[in-house]
Amino acid sequence: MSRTAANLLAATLEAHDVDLIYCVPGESFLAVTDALIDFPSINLIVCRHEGGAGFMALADARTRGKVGVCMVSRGPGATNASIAIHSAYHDAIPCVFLIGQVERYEKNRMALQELNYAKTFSDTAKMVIEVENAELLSEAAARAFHVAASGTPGPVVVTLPEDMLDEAVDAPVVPPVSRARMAAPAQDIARLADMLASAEKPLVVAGGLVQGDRGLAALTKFAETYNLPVAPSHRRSHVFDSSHPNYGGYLGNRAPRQQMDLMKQADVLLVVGERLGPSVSQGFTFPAAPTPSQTLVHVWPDPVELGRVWQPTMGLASDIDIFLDSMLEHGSKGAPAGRTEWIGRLNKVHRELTAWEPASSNDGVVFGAVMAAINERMAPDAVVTSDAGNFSTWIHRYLYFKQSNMFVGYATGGMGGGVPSAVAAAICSPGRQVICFVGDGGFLMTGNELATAVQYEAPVKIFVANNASYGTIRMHQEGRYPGRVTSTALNNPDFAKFGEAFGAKGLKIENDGDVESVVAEALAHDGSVVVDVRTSLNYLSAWRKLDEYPAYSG
Ligand SMILES: Cc1ncc(C[n+]2csc(CCOP(=O)(O)OP(=O)(O)O)c2C)c(N)n1
Repeated sequence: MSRTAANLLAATLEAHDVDLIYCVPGESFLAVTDALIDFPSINLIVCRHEGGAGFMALADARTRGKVGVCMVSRGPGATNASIAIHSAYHDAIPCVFLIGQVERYEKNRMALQELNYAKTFSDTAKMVIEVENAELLSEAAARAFHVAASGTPGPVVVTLPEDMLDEAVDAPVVPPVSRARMAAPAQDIARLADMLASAEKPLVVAGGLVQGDRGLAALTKFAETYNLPVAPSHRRSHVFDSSHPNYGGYLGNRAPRQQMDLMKQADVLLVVGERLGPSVSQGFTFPAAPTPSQTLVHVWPDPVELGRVWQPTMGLASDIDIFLDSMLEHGSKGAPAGRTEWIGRLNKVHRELTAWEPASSNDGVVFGAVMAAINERMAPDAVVTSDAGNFSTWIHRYLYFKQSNMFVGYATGGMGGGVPSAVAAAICSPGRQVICFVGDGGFLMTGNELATAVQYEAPVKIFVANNASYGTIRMHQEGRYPGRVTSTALNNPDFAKFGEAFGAKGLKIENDGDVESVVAEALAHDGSVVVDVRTSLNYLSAWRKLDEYPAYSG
């Protein structure tokens, strides 16, 4: 059957179960947007900036456990989307970026908006597939989905020359490649079970690849069966119930000293579904890189990563579900007598550190009060998204997650992910409560995607921590260049009015007395809401106040 290459691509996407594509249209791939009209099972979500569209694809992938898809225009569209490609690469999120390209005859002639994608994304995409031959387009798309989801998940770029998309092709639709799943050898599973049976102070660090209802339930059962404490890793707050007695503490960036002093006593560190990295490892110190001082067992579905920086005592290249199932099947061989006490000590520190004690300040609302009010009303299956910035420390410290929640945030710490991720979560999981936290800095980077939320009737509750500052950077300035504050003060618009201009409800929290009633009103509202929370600059972080720095003068 002869059809256009664009139609073949649309049919291939359909065969790969793609139902949502986040895009900003471009003239270079008009043929694809046109072809998609005939594929009603695929919805194009039209966004306002390619950075937003990219973050939406990532959040969709995280929320639904499938490959996210983003389609953007050549050159400028692609570079706008690059923040999301970079984040997906660092965060191991499977996604396919379909990017327009100039016509083939003008390539390498500095054509309008031409960009060499292989060079540009050589350090941020798992693979760049430049499709020159229309007959191979379906095969290329199938490869992109396969590579994105296999081994270490990540972003794959597929480039689409404009003239190629209109060509007539006879090639058939290439179906999804069947997933090859990795499993650790039975001897390694048995060896690990032995290690855990004799470990006095083990600690499980659970990361982003522990996912899906089944995987998360298996983690809990594993912790209970083997009597192990579990620490969710940086920005993976929901992977273990914070109220579970085996909760060992949140291993976020710059974890508190009381917690780290204890965690550093661990004799066996079992890292499951996370690559480690600077934030989880507290700047390459826990475990120490490259040679950990304790036994390190690292489980990740790609042998290349096991030993890349940290040398594990044992690396298990395995699909995470298979690993947890194998451990449960093998069964626990018991644990030393002091194990429960060890778990109790970790859990006690966790509970002490995360118990909210109301605080107030003369320069604005302490953001922890907003967390406390949300805890009372957060749906058990709420999706929570966060942008980057010190305001997020309040979430990780005082918002109490369950495995039935979903937290979406990016370990890379690029600003701008919060709002678009919330919009995507609301689009791809209708009916779920979606709460977004963002700083005043980050909100004006991608807050325009509120228009997308309103356009697609995808309600999001956005809490803007408005301290009139790029606060995180201000804190670094206070620490490293005392008394020399520069380039961090922000003169903001009225965010409640800003929200209203988009068709959302606009609310304000200006002092402590507003918190309870405004949070209740925001969460009870049917549609999207922007809450402008006038937060204290002094209480910028849940762990440290600015007035603890000697030169800070308000
Ligand atoms: C895209 C991007 N640009 C710049 C930075 C550097 N940066 C990190 S945090 C931060 C300030 C964030 O300010 P805000 O959103 O107001 O949150 P706050 O730190 O005040 O809580 C900046 C500029 C970054 N991480 N990402």
